[in-house]
Amino acid sequence: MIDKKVAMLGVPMDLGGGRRGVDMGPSGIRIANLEARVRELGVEFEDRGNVAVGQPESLDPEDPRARFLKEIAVSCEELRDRVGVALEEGLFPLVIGGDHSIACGTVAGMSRHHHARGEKIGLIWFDAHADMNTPETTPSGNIHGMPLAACLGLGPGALVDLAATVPMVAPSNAVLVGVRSVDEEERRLVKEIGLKVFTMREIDMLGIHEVMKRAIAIASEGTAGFHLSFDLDGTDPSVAPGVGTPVSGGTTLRESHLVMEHVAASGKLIGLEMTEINPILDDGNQTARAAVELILSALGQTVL
Ligand SMILES: [Mn+2]
Repeated sequence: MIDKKVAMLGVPMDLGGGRRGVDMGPSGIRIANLEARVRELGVEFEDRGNVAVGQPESLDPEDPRARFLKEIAVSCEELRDRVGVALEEGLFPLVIGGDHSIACGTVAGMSRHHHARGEKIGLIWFDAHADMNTPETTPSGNIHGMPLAACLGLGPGALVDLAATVPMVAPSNAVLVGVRSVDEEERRLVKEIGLKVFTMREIDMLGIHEVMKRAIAIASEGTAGFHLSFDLDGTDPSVAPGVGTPVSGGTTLRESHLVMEHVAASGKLIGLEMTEINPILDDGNQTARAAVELILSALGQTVL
Protein backbone atom coordinates (compact mmCIF):
# COMPACT_ATOMS: atom_id res chain seq x y z
CA MET A 1 0.00 0.00 0.00
CA ILE A 2 1.13 3.54 -0.63
CA ASP A 3 2.91 4.86 2.46
CA LYS A 4 2.02 8.54 1.98
CA LYS A 5 -1.09 10.51 2.82
CA VAL A 6 -3.16 11.25 -0.30
CA ALA A 7 -4.00 14.88 -1.08
CA MET A 8 -6.88 15.14 -3.55
CA LEU A 9 -7.30 18.24 -5.72
CA GLY A 10 -10.41 18.61 -7.89
CA VAL A 11 -10.16 20.60 -11.11
CA PRO A 12 -13.63 21.24 -12.59
CA MET A 13 -12.14 22.23 -15.93
CA ASP A 14 -14.53 22.34 -18.89
CA LEU A 15 -12.72 24.80 -21.16
CA GLY A 16 -10.43 22.40 -23.03
CA GLY A 17 -12.96 20.20 -24.85
CA GLY A 18 -15.90 20.60 -27.19
CA ARG A 19 -18.45 18.38 -25.43
CA ARG A 20 -19.53 19.75 -22.08
CA GLY A 21 -19.93 18.22 -18.65
CA VAL A 22 -16.44 17.17 -17.48
CA ASP A 23 -16.48 19.96 -14.89
CA MET A 24 -18.72 17.59 -12.89
CA GLY A 25 -16.02 14.90 -12.79
CA PRO A 26 -14.70 15.83 -9.31
CA SER A 27 -18.28 15.75 -7.94
CA GLY A 28 -18.91 12.37 -9.56
CA ILE A 29 -15.79 10.97 -7.91
CA ARG A 30 -16.67 12.42 -4.49
CA ILE A 31 -20.21 11.03 -4.76
CA ALA A 32 -18.71 7.64 -5.65
CA ASN A 33 -17.15 7.73 -2.15
CA LEU A 34 -13.48 8.05 -3.00
CA GLU A 35 -12.48 9.33 0.44
CA ALA A 36 -14.16 6.53 2.43
CA ARG A 37 -12.84 3.89 0.05
CA VAL A 38 -9.25 5.13 0.31
CA ARG A 39 -9.50 5.27 4.10
CA GLU A 40 -10.71 1.65 4.10
CA LEU A 41 -7.33 0.75 2.62
CA GLY A 42 -5.71 2.22 5.72
CA VAL A 43 -4.38 5.17 3.72
CA GLU A 44 -4.79 8.70 5.07
CA PHE A 45 -6.73 11.04 2.79
CA GLU A 46 -7.32 14.75 2.62
CA ASP A 47 -9.74 16.38 0.17
CA ARG A 48 -8.22 19.79 -0.56
CA GLY A 49 -11.20 21.06 -2.55
CA ASN A 50 -11.16 22.42 -6.06
CA VAL A 51 -8.90 24.65 -8.09
CA ALA A 52 -10.68 27.76 -9.39
CA VAL A 53 -11.82 27.46 -13.02
CA GLY A 54 -13.76 29.98 -15.13
CA GLN A 55 -17.08 29.18 -16.83
CA PRO A 56 -17.06 29.18 -20.64
CA GLU A 57 -20.39 31.07 -20.75
CA SER A 58 -18.78 34.10 -19.15
CA LEU A 59 -15.51 34.00 -21.10
CA ASP A 60 -14.30 34.75 -24.61
CA PRO A 61 -12.47 31.76 -26.17
CA GLU A 62 -10.31 34.27 -28.11
CA ASP A 63 -7.87 32.26 -30.25
CA PRO A 64 -9.86 29.69 -32.32
CA ARG A 65 -6.69 27.56 -32.56
CA ALA A 66 -6.27 27.41 -28.75
CA ARG A 67 -9.64 28.13 -27.21
CA PHE A 68 -9.66 29.60 -23.67
CA LEU A 69 -5.85 29.37 -23.51
CA LYS A 70 -5.51 32.28 -21.06
CA GLU A 71 -8.04 30.90 -18.56
CA ILE A 72 -6.71 27.35 -18.81
CA ALA A 73 -3.18 28.62 -18.14
CA VAL A 74 -4.34 30.57 -15.04
CA SER A 75 -6.03 27.47 -13.57
CA CYS A 76 -2.99 25.35 -14.44
CA GLU A 77 -0.76 27.82 -12.56
CA GLU A 78 -2.88 27.43 -9.44
CA LEU A 79 -2.92 23.64 -9.85
CA ARG A 80 0.87 23.58 -10.35
CA ASP A 81 1.40 25.56 -7.16
CA ARG A 82 -1.00 23.40 -5.12
CA VAL A 83 0.55 20.16 -6.41
CA GLY A 84 3.91 21.65 -5.40
CA VAL A 85 2.65 22.42 -1.88
CA ALA A 86 1.32 18.86 -1.47
CA LEU A 87 4.68 17.44 -2.54
CA GLU A 88 6.56 19.79 -0.18
CA GLU A 89 4.42 18.41 2.64
CA GLY A 90 5.35 14.86 1.68
CA LEU A 91 1.86 14.01 0.41
CA PHE A 92 0.82 12.05 -2.68
CA PRO A 93 -1.02 14.32 -5.15
CA LEU A 94 -4.22 12.86 -6.62
CA VAL A 95 -5.71 15.23 -9.19
CA ILE A 96 -9.29 14.72 -10.43
CA GLY A 97 -10.52 16.40 -13.63
CA GLY A 98 -11.88 17.97 -15.50
CA ASP A 99 -10.68 17.76 -19.07
CA HIS A 100 -7.14 16.61 -19.83
CA SER A 101 -5.77 20.15 -20.34
CA ILE A 102 -5.24 20.18 -16.54
CA ALA A 103 -2.30 17.80 -16.96
CA CYS A 104 -0.18 20.81 -17.97
CA GLY A 105 -0.59 22.14 -14.41
CA THR A 106 -0.20 18.79 -12.66
CA VAL A 107 2.93 17.78 -14.56
CA ALA A 108 4.39 21.29 -14.18
CA GLY A 109 3.96 21.02 -10.39
CA MET A 110 5.63 17.62 -10.25
CA SER A 111 8.41 18.64 -12.64
CA ARG A 112 9.20 21.90 -10.84
CA HIS A 113 9.27 20.24 -7.41
CA HIS A 114 11.72 17.56 -8.50
CA HIS A 115 13.81 19.87 -10.69
CA ALA A 116 14.51 22.01 -7.59
CA ARG A 117 16.00 18.87 -6.02
CA GLY A 118 18.12 18.07 -9.07
CA GLU A 119 15.79 15.24 -10.10
CA LYS A 120 13.92 14.33 -13.28
CA ILE A 121 10.45 12.79 -13.50
CA GLY A 122 8.92 10.23 -15.86
CA LEU A 123 5.44 10.34 -17.35
CA ILE A 124 3.03 7.58 -18.32
CA TRP A 125 0.14 8.92 -20.38
CA PHE A 126 -2.79 6.51 -20.62
CA ASP A 127 -5.22 7.63 -23.32
CA ALA A 128 -7.22 6.68 -26.43
CA HIS A 129 -5.74 9.77 -28.08
CA ALA A 130 -2.18 11.05 -28.41
CA ASP A 131 -2.93 14.54 -27.03
CA MET A 132 0.03 15.67 -29.15
CA ASN A 133 -1.59 18.53 -31.07
CA THR A 134 -0.40 22.14 -30.99
CA PRO A 135 -2.28 25.29 -32.04
CA GLU A 136 -0.65 24.84 -35.47
CA THR A 137 -1.85 21.26 -35.99
CA THR A 138 -5.17 21.09 -34.09
CA PRO A 139 -8.29 20.26 -36.09
CA SER A 140 -10.57 21.58 -33.28
CA GLY A 141 -8.75 24.28 -31.30
CA ASN A 142 -9.55 22.27 -28.13
CA ILE A 143 -6.65 22.38 -25.69
CA HIS A 144 -7.48 18.97 -24.17
CA GLY A 145 -5.93 17.56 -27.37
CA MET A 146 -2.62 19.34 -26.66
CA PRO A 147 -1.38 18.66 -23.10
CA LEU A 148 1.12 15.86 -23.78
CA ALA A 149 2.76 17.98 -26.49
CA ALA A 150 2.95 20.88 -23.99
CA CYS A 151 4.56 18.70 -21.30
CA LEU A 152 7.15 17.65 -23.91
CA GLY A 153 7.92 21.25 -24.89
CA LEU A 154 5.71 21.78 -27.94
CA GLY A 155 2.93 24.36 -28.10
CA PRO A 156 2.01 27.74 -26.64
CA GLY A 157 4.39 29.32 -24.12
CA ALA A 158 1.53 29.84 -21.64
CA LEU A 159 1.49 26.03 -21.16
CA VAL A 160 4.98 24.91 -22.20
CA ASP A 161 6.66 27.34 -19.76
CA LEU A 162 4.58 26.41 -16.67
CA ALA A 163 7.41 24.47 -15.01
CA ALA A 164 10.97 25.52 -14.24
CA THR A 165 12.32 23.73 -17.31
CA VAL A 166 11.31 23.10 -20.91
CA PRO A 167 10.37 20.37 -21.54
CA MET A 168 8.72 19.46 -18.21
CA VAL A 169 9.53 15.82 -18.97
CA ALA A 170 12.26 14.53 -21.27
CA PRO A 171 10.61 12.76 -24.23
CA SER A 172 12.88 9.78 -23.51
CA ASN A 173 11.14 9.37 -20.12
CA ALA A 174 7.59 9.74 -21.46
CA VAL A 175 5.42 6.95 -22.76
CA LEU A 176 1.96 6.79 -24.26
CA VAL A 177 -0.25 3.74 -23.59
CA GLY A 178 -3.66 2.66 -24.92
CA VAL A 179 -3.74 4.84 -28.03
CA ARG A 180 -6.09 4.11 -30.91
CA SER A 181 -7.06 7.51 -32.36
CA VAL A 182 -4.22 9.71 -33.67
CA ASP A 183 -4.44 12.70 -36.02
CA GLU A 184 -2.18 12.84 -39.08
CA GLU A 185 -0.06 15.74 -37.76
CA GLU A 186 0.20 14.11 -34.32
CA ARG A 187 1.65 11.02 -35.98
CA ARG A 188 4.37 13.20 -37.47
CA LEU A 189 5.13 14.93 -34.13
CA VAL A 190 5.25 11.63 -32.23
CA LYS A 191 7.87 10.32 -34.69
CA GLU A 192 9.82 13.58 -34.81
CA ILE A 193 10.16 13.74 -31.02
CA GLY A 194 10.84 9.99 -30.68
CA LEU A 195 8.04 9.41 -28.20
CA LYS A 196 7.56 5.78 -27.15
CA VAL A 197 4.02 4.60 -27.85
CA PHE A 198 2.19 1.39 -26.99
CA THR A 199 -0.97 1.42 -29.07
CA MET A 200 -3.84 -1.02 -28.57
CA ARG A 201 -2.12 -3.19 -31.16
CA GLU A 202 0.92 -3.65 -28.90
CA ILE A 203 -1.40 -4.29 -25.94
CA ASP A 204 -3.18 -6.99 -27.98
CA MET A 205 0.06 -8.54 -29.19
CA LEU A 206 2.29 -8.30 -26.10
CA GLY A 207 -0.35 -8.24 -23.37
CA ILE A 208 -0.87 -5.39 -20.93
CA HIS A 209 1.52 -7.04 -18.44
CA GLU A 210 4.51 -6.79 -20.79
CA VAL A 211 3.47 -3.33 -22.05
CA MET A 212 3.34 -1.93 -18.51
CA LYS A 213 6.67 -3.55 -17.60
CA ARG A 214 8.27 -1.75 -20.55
CA ALA A 215 6.39 1.52 -19.96
CA ILE A 216 7.44 1.63 -16.30
CA ALA A 217 11.07 0.93 -17.27
CA ILE A 218 11.03 3.88 -19.71
CA ALA A 219 9.42 6.25 -17.19
CA SER A 220 11.71 5.14 -14.34
CA GLU A 221 15.07 5.29 -16.16
CA GLY A 222 17.14 7.91 -14.32
CA THR A 223 14.09 9.55 -12.73
CA ALA A 224 12.86 10.11 -9.18
CA GLY A 225 9.68 8.27 -10.20
CA PHE A 226 6.82 8.83 -12.61
CA HIS A 227 3.45 10.52 -12.80
CA LEU A 228 0.49 8.66 -14.31
CA SER A 229 -1.91 10.86 -16.27
CA PHE A 230 -4.93 8.62 -16.82
CA ASP A 231 -7.61 9.66 -19.32
CA LEU A 232 -10.71 7.56 -18.70
CA ASP A 233 -11.28 7.39 -22.46
CA GLY A 234 -8.28 5.07 -22.64
CA THR A 235 -10.44 2.33 -21.16
CA ASP A 236 -13.13 0.78 -23.34
CA PRO A 237 -16.44 2.70 -23.44
CA SER A 238 -18.16 -0.39 -22.03
CA VAL A 239 -16.15 0.23 -18.84
CA ALA A 240 -16.17 4.03 -18.94
CA PRO A 241 -19.07 5.33 -21.06
CA GLY A 242 -19.08 8.76 -19.41
CA VAL A 243 -16.19 10.43 -21.25
CA GLY A 244 -16.13 13.35 -23.68
CA THR A 245 -14.65 11.52 -26.65
CA PRO A 246 -15.26 7.74 -26.43
CA VAL A 247 -13.37 5.49 -28.86
CA SER A 248 -14.23 1.80 -29.10
CA GLY A 249 -11.57 -0.87 -28.73
CA GLY A 250 -10.01 0.24 -25.44
CA THR A 251 -8.62 -1.74 -22.51
CA THR A 252 -11.00 -4.00 -20.61
CA LEU A 253 -11.82 -3.52 -16.94
CA ARG A 254 -9.23 -6.16 -15.99
CA GLU A 255 -6.53 -4.74 -18.26
CA SER A 256 -7.19 -1.27 -16.84
CA HIS A 257 -6.79 -2.62 -13.31
CA LEU A 258 -3.57 -4.36 -14.31
CA VAL A 259 -2.21 -0.98 -15.51
CA MET A 260 -2.87 0.37 -12.01
CA GLU A 261 -1.61 -2.74 -10.19
CA HIS A 262 1.66 -2.55 -12.12
CA VAL A 263 2.23 1.12 -11.29
CA ALA A 264 1.46 0.40 -7.63
CA ALA A 265 3.82 -2.59 -7.52
CA SER A 266 6.63 -0.56 -9.12
CA GLY A 267 6.83 1.66 -6.03
CA LYS A 268 7.76 4.52 -8.40
CA LEU A 269 4.41 6.29 -8.69
CA ILE A 270 4.80 9.89 -7.47
CA GLY A 271 1.48 11.35 -8.63
CA LEU A 272 -1.81 10.31 -10.23
CA GLU A 273 -4.44 12.14 -12.19
CA MET A 274 -7.79 10.91 -13.52
CA THR A 275 -9.37 13.01 -16.25
CA GLU A 276 -12.30 13.38 -18.67
CA ILE A 277 -14.97 11.85 -16.40
CA ASN A 278 -18.23 13.28 -17.77
CA PRO A 279 -21.27 12.53 -15.55
CA ILE A 280 -23.60 14.15 -18.14
CA LEU A 281 -22.73 11.43 -20.68
CA ASP A 282 -22.51 8.68 -18.07
CA ASP A 283 -24.78 5.86 -17.09
CA GLY A 284 -25.63 6.36 -13.40
CA ASN A 285 -22.11 7.48 -12.35
CA GLN A 286 -20.63 4.18 -13.63
CA THR A 287 -17.50 5.90 -14.95
CA ALA A 288 -16.70 7.70 -11.69
CA ARG A 289 -17.26 4.45 -9.79
CA ALA A 290 -14.88 2.65 -12.16
CA ALA A 291 -12.38 5.49 -11.69
CA VAL A 292 -12.55 5.09 -7.89
CA GLU A 293 -11.85 1.35 -8.19
CA LEU A 294 -8.91 2.07 -10.51
CA ILE A 295 -7.51 4.66 -8.09
CA LEU A 296 -7.64 2.09 -5.28
CA SER A 297 -5.64 -0.36 -7.41
CA ALA A 298 -3.08 2.38 -8.15
CA LEU A 299 -2.73 3.06 -4.41
CA GLY A 300 -1.97 -0.61 -3.82
CA GLN A 301 -5.27 -2.43 -3.30
CA THR A 302 -4.94 -6.10 -4.19
CA VAL A 303 -7.39 -8.98 -4.10
CA LEU A 304 -5.45 -10.76 -1.34
MN1 LIG B 1 -6.43 12.81 -23.10
